[in-house]
Amino acid sequence: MPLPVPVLPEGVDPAWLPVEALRPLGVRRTLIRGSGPLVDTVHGEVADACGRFGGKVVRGEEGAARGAPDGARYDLLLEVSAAEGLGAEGFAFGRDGGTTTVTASGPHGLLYGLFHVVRLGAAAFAGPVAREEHRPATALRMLDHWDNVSVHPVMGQVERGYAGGSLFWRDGRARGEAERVRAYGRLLAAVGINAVAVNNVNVREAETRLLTERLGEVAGLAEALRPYGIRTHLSVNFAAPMLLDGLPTADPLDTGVRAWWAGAVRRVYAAIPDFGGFVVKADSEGEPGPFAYGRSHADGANMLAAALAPYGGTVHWRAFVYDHRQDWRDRGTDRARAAHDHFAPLDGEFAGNAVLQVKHGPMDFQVREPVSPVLGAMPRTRLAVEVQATQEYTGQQRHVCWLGPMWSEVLRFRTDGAAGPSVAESARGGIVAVSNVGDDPFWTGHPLAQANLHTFGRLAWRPDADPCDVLDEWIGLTFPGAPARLADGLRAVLRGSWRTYEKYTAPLGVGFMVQPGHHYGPGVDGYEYSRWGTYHFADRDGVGVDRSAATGTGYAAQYAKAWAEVYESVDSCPDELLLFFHHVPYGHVLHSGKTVIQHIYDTHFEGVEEAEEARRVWAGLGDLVEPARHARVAERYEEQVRCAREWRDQVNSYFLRKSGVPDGQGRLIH
Ligand code: BDP
Repeated sequence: MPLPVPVLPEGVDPAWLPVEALRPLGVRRTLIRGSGPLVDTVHGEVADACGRFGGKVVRGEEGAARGAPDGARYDLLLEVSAAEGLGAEGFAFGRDGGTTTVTASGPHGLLYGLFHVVRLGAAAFAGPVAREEHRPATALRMLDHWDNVSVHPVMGQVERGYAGGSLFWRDGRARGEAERVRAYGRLLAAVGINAVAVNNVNVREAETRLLTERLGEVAGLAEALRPYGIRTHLSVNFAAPMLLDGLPTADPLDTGVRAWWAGAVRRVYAAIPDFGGFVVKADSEGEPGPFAYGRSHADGANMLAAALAPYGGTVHWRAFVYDHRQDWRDRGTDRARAAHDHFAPLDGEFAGNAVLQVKHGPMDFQVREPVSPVLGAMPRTRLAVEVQATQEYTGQQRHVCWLGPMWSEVLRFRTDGAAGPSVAESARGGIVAVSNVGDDPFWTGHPLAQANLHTFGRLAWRPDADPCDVLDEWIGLTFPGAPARLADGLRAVLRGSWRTYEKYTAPLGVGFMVQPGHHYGPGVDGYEYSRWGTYHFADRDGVGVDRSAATGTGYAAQYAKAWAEVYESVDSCPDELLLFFHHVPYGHVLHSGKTVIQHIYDTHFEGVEEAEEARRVWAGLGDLVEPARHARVAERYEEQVRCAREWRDQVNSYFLRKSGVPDGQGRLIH
């Protein structure tokens, strides 16, 4: 019996997953071979898409005859064949003799194969296509929701969430809207995502209880996500045994603590047999962790890994560990160094089912950071790379900032220099994004931020894909049949939007300069005299952080030789990262030929002009975009342009006053 295809609440954008798109293609006869719940899902999808105009779906067990009894051909053949060596999630696609065929070794692959057909649309049913094999680059493609169960007085329902409330929780309890969660699972599966962590990494009182007495609420979410091959993960508090059951310690080597976790995990798997595992933020920004007991992070992670191992679960241990109480008068410690300092010496000590989850840059999701040196320093550890789709520091979904090019650069970066593995190849533990989705009718708070979610999923599947091709794919699926003017307009406003954002915000990799707390809008000195370790060191002579080994914090030496040399020297350091690695005088001449100060002035003027131009382009698309979507984006552009001007004016005035160097083009008045 095919499962029903999820029904979206009224007004919710179906986003880019119109399996219904198969309907107008006239797929009249489909054969599905295989069994199990995911094959039922595929069956339900196809039956719903094709059934309403009289198309017929025939279901057979694996190995059943391929030919139709009446001798007529099938338009579409979707089959599981264990004999194929395509891995759990891979599939083969081809077209021959008028039949489009998807063959998978397992049901997950069949689901992804179906969505492949849907993405191709009419092209999947035209001409012969020689067999192609598709497999995900990594087995774990995950979204971490920073969703709070109870509304946090400062962070709200979703920490750093800019898409309304949580899809999962409202006012302290599960929303219980299974159909919507199921629809979300469908949306994620359509872009290849297969794991979701359903609560915030900062695990507070109510969230801690999800592990025990509130487990049923998590099981409800897992049930709704399961039909689309999504495994559910939970963020847990390292001190849970103390908080929940009054144990005197959370020491990872204490037998009582280990027994407590083993019992907790046993109960989780009794309720959720395909549970994915835990996400842990420990010894970070006030969260408890193994340091309190003089234990290493490998001790902490391995304790949880041991509890999860009998059930096939994984612990995702975050490498975001740093001292957030630095004294600004004695800024000897460099926050950028922290993850490498803490974790690189532990390479080889983590259990096989422990994944070290590393933010893509050494600081915190800034618009421009170098790739974290941890990603090249731990070959004997399963690493996952974490990016941030929610755009905390990149416009909070009020600004258009398509992050595809940034993520692509990170995933392709070769940590050893030209040879050696790419970050994507090193990230054997998976590719993870902090989710940008909430209960907003558009899923993401900015309708064009859907492109980030789509791009994340597709790059996690295939990290070497050209992000611009992925963007085009999203455009084609989200605006089916878009006339050239619309597609061109969307490309124009999205493709360069990350660089535009970079131009009007913190320059040359220096980072931060945001308003403290909420992190939106300019605050050039916002964090300069606080304890968070995020400084730009601007004075009357120059700006930037000396992270060289020769005279600075030594961070540059955390890279493999090839990169350490590039970053160590002012001459070879790439312009866009110059102020991340070096403190230079304002008159320093960049490779571009401009001085640093003139670069700052010019890019800030250009960035605003580009934002204004994007707003103009979008305004001109009003006749081609559905009104609600057009209006929402237009409204966000008003804010983007206002905020970009504010950034320009504050950053330029600040540097004009600090440096006393006039703008070469005479636009700024001292
Ligand atoms: C920072 C966020 C904070 C998160 C933290 C993390 O500001 O809300 O808790 O990252 O990743 O970017 O744990």
